[in-house]
Amino acid sequence: MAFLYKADPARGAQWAKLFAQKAPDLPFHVWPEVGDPAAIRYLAAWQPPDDPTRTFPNLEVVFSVGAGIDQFDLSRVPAHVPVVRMIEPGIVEGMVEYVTQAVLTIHRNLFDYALQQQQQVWRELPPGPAGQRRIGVLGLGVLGTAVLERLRLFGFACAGWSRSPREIEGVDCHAGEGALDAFLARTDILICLLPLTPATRGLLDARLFAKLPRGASLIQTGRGPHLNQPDLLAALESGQLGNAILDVTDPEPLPAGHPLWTHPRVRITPHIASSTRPDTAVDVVLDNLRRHREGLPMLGLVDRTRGY
Ligand code: NDP
Ligand code: OXD
Repeated sequence: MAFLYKADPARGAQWAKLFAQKAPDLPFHVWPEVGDPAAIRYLAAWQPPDDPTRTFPNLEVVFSVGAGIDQFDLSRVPAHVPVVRMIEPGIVEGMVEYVTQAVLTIHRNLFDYALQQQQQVWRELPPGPAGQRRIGVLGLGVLGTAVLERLRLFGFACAGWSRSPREIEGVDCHAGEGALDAFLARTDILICLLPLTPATRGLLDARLFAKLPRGASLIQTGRGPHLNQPDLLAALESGQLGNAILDVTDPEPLPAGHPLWTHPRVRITPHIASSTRPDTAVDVVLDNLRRHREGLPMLGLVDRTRGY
């Protein structure tokens, strides 16, 4: 019985060290070194090999090393093999930090101060109270909820949108397509923390931007294909959107010379908003292995019908 890691090799080396300390009886391999393929019962991957159960005939569980699983071709993982996505404290904390800095950048007018600095202008731009800044998060899952719980502490007016009804203390929760327009109409800073599915692909487009108050800003930390990039550029040009902070693009990396790179109202980071932290993730994976052995539900089990 063995565990195989197939993602970034440097992180794989960290996982291997942690497994050696915490689960010394479970042999651990880092792709492309797989040992005996018949011994592989557990696979943790950013993208599994094309035909995982043919390559590893005794595979029992596939773990995603990321929170999102859109990069998986689920049709290649047979239904009897559960797919488990990453829910672990390190990735949550990283996302809370990233979105908080992005919201404060916008709230405290740092885009405008950057432009003023280029022109050597010393002029105060009062931000107004946090309670009058309306934050809206698309996606009230593990990450969206954690982000809102932190932003609430600053006093921002917080709301969120999900597929099914949710309740989060101090957050005005909206659910379903029918509630989207009202949610957008009250949102000054829109944060995308949705999974990428057929229903959410291309959601951030001109039609959606038109429903936001004029001058609203976007923080995009979901997946690149959620966003229609030409529509974003048009909305920034027209003033319908004020600023955009993009951690994900389509494609990644964003090609050299793309107009988003140099737009004065756009900040880009290279898909680093958050990532799985080996030290905290390995405990969660080992706990899930225990649950699996004991026939208990694993934390982060992907619902194939929903696609996330
Ligand atoms: P969860 O599965 O916990 O939450 C997803 C949320 O989105 C749920 O509230 C769900 O609704 C909602 N949702 C899904 N589909 C729809 C829809 N069609 N309409 C309305 N709401 C919908 O995911 P996480 O919070 O863990 O992660 C969210 C995403 O963040 C990941 O899938 C990934 O794309 C992105 N991510 C980005 C990272 C980065 O570094 N940029 C790092 C990690 C993740 P419901 O509550 O009803 O199920
Ligand atoms: C993830 C990511 O989904 O890093 O975990 O994007």
